[in-house]
Amino acid sequence: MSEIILHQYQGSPFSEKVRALLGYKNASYTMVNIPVIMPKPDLMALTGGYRKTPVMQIGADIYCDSAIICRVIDRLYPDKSIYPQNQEATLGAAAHWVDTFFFKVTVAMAFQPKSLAQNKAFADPKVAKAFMEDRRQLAKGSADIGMDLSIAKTHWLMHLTRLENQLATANYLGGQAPNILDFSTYHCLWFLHSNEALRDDFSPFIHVLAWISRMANFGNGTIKEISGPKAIEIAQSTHVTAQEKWPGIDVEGLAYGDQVEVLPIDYGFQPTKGKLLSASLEELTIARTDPVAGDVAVHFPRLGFRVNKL
Ligand SMILES: N[C@@H](CCC(=O)N[C@@H](CS)C(=O)NCC(=O)O)C(=O)O
Repeated sequence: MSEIILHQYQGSPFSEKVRALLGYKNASYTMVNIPVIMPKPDLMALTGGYRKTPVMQIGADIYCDSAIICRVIDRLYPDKSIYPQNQEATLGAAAHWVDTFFFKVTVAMAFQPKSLAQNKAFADPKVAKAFMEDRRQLAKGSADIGMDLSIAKTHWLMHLTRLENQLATANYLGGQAPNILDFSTYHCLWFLHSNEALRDDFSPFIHVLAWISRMANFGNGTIKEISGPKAIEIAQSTHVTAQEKWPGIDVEGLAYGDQVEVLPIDYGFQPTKGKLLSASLEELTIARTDPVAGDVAVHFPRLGFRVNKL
């Protein structure tokens, strides 16, 4: 089997969700450091349009969105599964709430004036301006990507208090072992806790702080770094493993081989276009031939994505 290649950057919370899971699974993997803002030509050669972070590559199979990435990692490392079967609906709903609504709270908290003033990455006004412009483009056409700080603060306090109460009774949100909700929650809190200007906000939450240490202790796994062009070479020299799979679910009137585009429903509406390879209730896979990367299969979760026939 080809190795896991994680396309990510250090400061990305959703990347930390995946890195922490790879640490929990004691995985050895390869990493490509991608740019924080567009353009990302090497990544685009693989995804065909999807621009968010992280993306996982296994040979010529490309996985977009941390939700499907975590699922695939758990399948590859089934020991200590983070998806207990008897909680599929509960955890699926809760993790999605954290990755969307609570992430929005997190972003508003992270970009508040007291935090920005101390952020070394934004010390250069040119860098700060380029970043803000890039994120404006990412949000273009999106109805509700931002949140007022006053709203974020109350929701932050509410959820941190709930977490504190629950983590007073068990080591993890999952009980004695972490589940997907631990990793989804952790990446949001990691983003804020790693920001010195916001550290004090955690002081009243001693059980949350102990849990953050526990999660951080999993580490990020054993990492080998490669360049974007090297990752493309690996895709070029590997055959796609995804196969045509038609489980007979015909929600959108789609058929195998249709030309389609797949894109997120929340923000970052850059579509990936190609031939529909499979469409289950959980996953969409499209095949595309890239002028640089060659034949690749791009996988998306259903949750949070839409598919349009072209
Ligand atoms: N639903 C996506 C969200 C990913 C996301 O929003 N990632 C942020 C970084 S943590 C992003 O893409 N920012 C813009 C960029 O990196 O270009 C997931 O779970 O992977």
